[in-house]
Amino acid sequence: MPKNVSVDELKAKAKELRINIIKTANYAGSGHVGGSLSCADMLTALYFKYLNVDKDNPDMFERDRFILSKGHCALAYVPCLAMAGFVPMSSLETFNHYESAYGMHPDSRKIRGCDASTGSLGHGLPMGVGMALGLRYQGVNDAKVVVLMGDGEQNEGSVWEAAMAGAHYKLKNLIAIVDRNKLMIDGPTESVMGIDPIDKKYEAFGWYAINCEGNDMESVDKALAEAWAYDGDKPVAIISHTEKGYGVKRFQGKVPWHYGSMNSDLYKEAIADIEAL
Ligand SMILES: Cc1ncc(C[n+]2csc(CCOP(=O)(O)OP(=O)(O)O)c2C)c(N)n1
Repeated sequence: MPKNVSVDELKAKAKELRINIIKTANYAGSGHVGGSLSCADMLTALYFKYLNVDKDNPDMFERDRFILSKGHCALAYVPCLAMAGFVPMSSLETFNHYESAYGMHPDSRKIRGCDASTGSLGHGLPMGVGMALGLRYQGVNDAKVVVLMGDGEQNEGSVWEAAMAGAHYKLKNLIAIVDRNKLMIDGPTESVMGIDPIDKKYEAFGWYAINCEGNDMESVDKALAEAWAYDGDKPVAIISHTEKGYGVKRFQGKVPWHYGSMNSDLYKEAIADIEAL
């Protein structure tokens, strides 16, 4: 059951998460700021309202599972886990430092509350299919498995093999979210390898598709509420239309800010932009 949290509370948390993304990039000296900022609202709504996870019992068997398939956005995921109480906030200062638990991609063996090690794109949905099927076989029928992917990541063939399997096995406990920020590492998705109409593609593969405005908390909340309440026998795909770098004007919609270096001037500028949101 989703928690009783208002849209305004979630908006405030998303702002806090964006600030923590920039702070963490500053501790690390660089990071995947673009794709981390675009999915910050979705991560916030998941961790502060929808996912049934417990910071005091991260291995609880009946929990919902979350897989950050676009693992390069650990820069958003680890601060979100810290805000949710799974890891200490102070540990963010070590992000991507030598011998830290946090590299640029998440390692489930080292991060409390992290269900899957990711980074090589195209593997989250196949893992999610396995987890959803495994939960069903073990009689856990209420837990959901949520996989957050990039839109460039949709170019990986393994995503579509998993999409077929998810529909074949009628995995109604599986939710795939596509962070549709329209840019990938080397350009706009529609120039590199077009994926539109991505919602219709998931539908053609046997999924129930929902579109939302992924940087508008009201729309994100509505989409997740619909996914959580869905009572059919298909897996659910949420196409979350976002802007890469959302919240920092210099980064927004700019291909080079997929990954960037941080310095003190840029840090101050980014924090000021987010505070003004
Ligand atoms: C299999 C694989 N190939 C290449 C990469 C390098 N890579 C890291 S991020 C990225 C772009 C991903 O774009 P997208 O999925 O749209 O992510 P976002 O824009 O949300 O950051 C690529 C190609 C990778 N991590 N894994």
